[in-house]
Amino acid sequence: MAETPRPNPQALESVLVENRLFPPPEDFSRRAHIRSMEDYRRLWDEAEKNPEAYWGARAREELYWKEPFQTVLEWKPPHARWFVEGRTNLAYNCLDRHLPALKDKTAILFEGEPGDRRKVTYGELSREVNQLANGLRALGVKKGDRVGIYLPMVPEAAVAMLACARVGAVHSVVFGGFSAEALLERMNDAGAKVLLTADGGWRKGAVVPLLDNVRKAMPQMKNLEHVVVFQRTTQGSLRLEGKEQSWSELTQKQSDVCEPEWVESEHPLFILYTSGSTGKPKGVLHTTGGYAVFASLSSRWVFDLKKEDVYWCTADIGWVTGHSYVVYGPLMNGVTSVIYEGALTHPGADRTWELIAREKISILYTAPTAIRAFMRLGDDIPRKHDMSSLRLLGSVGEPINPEAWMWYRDVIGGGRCPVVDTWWQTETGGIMLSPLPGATPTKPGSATLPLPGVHTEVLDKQGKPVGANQGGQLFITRPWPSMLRTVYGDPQRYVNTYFSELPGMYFTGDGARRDDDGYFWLMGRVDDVVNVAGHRLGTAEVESALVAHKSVAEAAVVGRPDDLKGTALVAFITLKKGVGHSPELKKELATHVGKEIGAIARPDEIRFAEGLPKTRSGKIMRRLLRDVASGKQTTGDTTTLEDLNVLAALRSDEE
Ligand code: 6R9
Repeated sequence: MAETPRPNPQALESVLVENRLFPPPEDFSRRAHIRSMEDYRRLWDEAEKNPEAYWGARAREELYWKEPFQTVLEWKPPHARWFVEGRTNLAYNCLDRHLPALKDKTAILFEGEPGDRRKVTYGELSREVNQLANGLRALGVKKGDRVGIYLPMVPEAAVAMLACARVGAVHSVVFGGFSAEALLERMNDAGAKVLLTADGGWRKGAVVPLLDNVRKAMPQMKNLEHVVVFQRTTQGSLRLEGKEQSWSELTQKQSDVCEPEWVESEHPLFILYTSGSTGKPKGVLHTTGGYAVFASLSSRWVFDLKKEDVYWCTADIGWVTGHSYVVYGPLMNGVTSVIYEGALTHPGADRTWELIAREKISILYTAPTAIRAFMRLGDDIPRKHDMSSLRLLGSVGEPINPEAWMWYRDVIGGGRCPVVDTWWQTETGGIMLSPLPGATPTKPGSATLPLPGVHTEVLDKQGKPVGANQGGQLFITRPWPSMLRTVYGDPQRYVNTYFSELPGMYFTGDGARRDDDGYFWLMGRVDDVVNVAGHRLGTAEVESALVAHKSVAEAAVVGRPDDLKGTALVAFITLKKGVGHSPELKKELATHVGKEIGAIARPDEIRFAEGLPKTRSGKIMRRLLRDVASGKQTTGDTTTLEDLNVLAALRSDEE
């Protein structure tokens, strides 16, 4: 363990002075899939020299192909097709491929928030998936149809995704924390004809009323034919109405054998909505073969998965991390994946550590915001538990500050577990930048280096690489198998959002720099996307929710750095004529946003203003508002401000 801090009094940001280096522990490396930087470089060079040979070989190793492919990549920028002629099925690759060998092995280790537990073996999971898949077919679901999934974190969430994949239906998972309105928008955009949901789910001791939300939105769901309801939180028989039917009744009468739909490699697998810089969320579309190859490979390399691992990724399946690293990646690798339903600190601060100790969890993958929350609760809570089963720790979703990284490593990992800080996005489908734990020396706060076959660069606006330690924008310069294929229903938006900054290169929307060793340090979004407690939100989405309120004339939402959440949301609001400021109205507006989008989007602070600072062309000066929100002195040029009084008013509101 090398620790050589280099003091740098000029740097204000702690990441800029971060210079500690932690080589992988020797005994970890000895047993790892990738054991040294030489191995890493060899793979990287191989991929660099002949990408098609490299990816073709990986694709043949990772997946069972019913029909082989001949063409590895067809790249007509910005459109890629991978493993073109191949046919496969992802549910088959997650389940049947492991049978009968793993039939009694736990595939999903489930723990409900109230404390109920269930182990679902690969054999059982396969039968449940087949029954639901047959049930979907009985409801008329065919290859290519869209199916909505709005479920709590229960094994049935994975069953639902896999059943869709089995019949070639395209799933669209909507996070259970989203409101009726957000669900409606996503269901209609995808044109989903079936919705798989539950009566509710447990979170912080209360029931999340999923079915109530569905019922609110249902009359306006344009393509909806059936709602299948899993019973999680109520006892006795559920009163179902209209298009609703019971999950257990539907599945019980189905055979547990179901011939998979052998789909083309480029057949759509799922749509997942994510926030962008405009008000409307984007339906990121992923297809089957390339996504599967990369999810499988990256899971094994980054988490060094071994068959005896008990692996816990705490993400909800409503996010991409839940897709790739709770369900598909771990199951393709035949490991035990833990699904925990509720809040990590419910009913007490020990919940997470108690679960790790009891189930002998070996790999933990969570978000910086959770790590910071644990850190605040104090070291003595995790230290009370025997967490010697842990061998690897992962982080995802937002930049991790070096303090949180060190705490994670020392207090949770006992100083012996490598920490992998993984950078990626809904659009990338899988991890792009991350240490490989047996090979890459880590630095607290850095996502280190790209996976072999991934080409990332920090470029300036003209597309030139910036020098070491210079800030720029992060691009992915070559196609990769799990890249998004389009924005569902809006192909032009795919081109405009991701490929119009620099032709042929994927624009991530993140700022970054590389240090002298070529390590990548992520600096946050450069667009109007904010990351609140690891949840990605568009400021425009929150603004459009706010202006939908009868009292609001104009709204501007910006992020402000927050110790716990990474970023907190601050909304600047001008009210309609005759509407008075009041604390009650602030509360009402926050509740309104919760209703329009979901609790994660509620502004942390609302400020009323007489007007918003705008340029002469009428653009809201967000940079200025960000400075005001964070209490920083404004350093930028404000001479174009339409009305400097507006700024003065915002400032005085602060006092
Ligand atoms: C997987 C996921 C993507 C955005 C991304 C970036 C931020 C994710 C990060 C990270 C720094 C990391 N982000 N991982 N920033 N370090 N290790 O989170 O997908 O919800 O689409 O968010 O999250 O800003 O652009 P998604």
